[in-house]
Amino acid sequence: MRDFRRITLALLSVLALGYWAVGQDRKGAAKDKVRKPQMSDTIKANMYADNWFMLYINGELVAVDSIKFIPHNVVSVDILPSYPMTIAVLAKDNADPKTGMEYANTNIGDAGFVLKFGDGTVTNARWKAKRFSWGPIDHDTKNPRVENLPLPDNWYAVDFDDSAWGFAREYTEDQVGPKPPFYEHDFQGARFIWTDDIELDNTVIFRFVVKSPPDGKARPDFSNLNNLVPDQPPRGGKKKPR
Ligand SMILES: [Ca+2]
Ligand SMILES: [Ca+2]
Repeated sequence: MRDFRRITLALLSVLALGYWAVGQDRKGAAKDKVRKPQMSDTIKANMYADNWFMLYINGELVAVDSIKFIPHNVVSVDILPSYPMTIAVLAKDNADPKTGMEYANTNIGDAGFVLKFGDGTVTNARWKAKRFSWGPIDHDTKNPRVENLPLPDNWYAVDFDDSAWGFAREYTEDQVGPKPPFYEHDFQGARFIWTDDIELDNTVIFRFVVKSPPDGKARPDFSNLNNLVPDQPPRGGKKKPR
């Protein structure tokens, strides 16, 4: 009788262990499945440009500066990050295309760009940079000349080859002189960047790849959201058309 009890107890233990293991397996499977992203999965992207920019992430247009000249504004948007994250920025100083000068051709005028994402991504001299329009050449404002290079196709694409490009140069807050909205947003740790000449280089492109979240936080991969099969058909989907 005692043996029978022992065997029953052992059997029950094995069964309980098995049940627990299957439960753990299910939990794991549920974790692997991509869930619906929520606002808490997004991060804030703050950008400030003297004078204008457009921002692509992983080949998709994400933000356009809503004011092309003055006042100098901060653009702050929510983004859903996925890594590796290829950031590409087209930035322009407000230069006359014929003279390269600002403020109705009265001033050579300077530029600048700074970015910070909520995952800790910041602009600095590790970003790639190349100029595509510059002038007035030799600071000659009496006979102003401008040189232009055509923007390469797919400059914003993930697989665009920027290996031959140089790096951005960092500029201080004093050099750029950002206007008040800059101080009302989080740019801590970010550096103002531009190409080698912050006065004459008027159209530039920056590129940078964020390989993994700088803050080290583990995040679900939402990069393939369009290919998600919903758990259930959308509500009302089974209704017959009237
Ligand atoms: Ca400017
Ligand atoms: Ca300029």
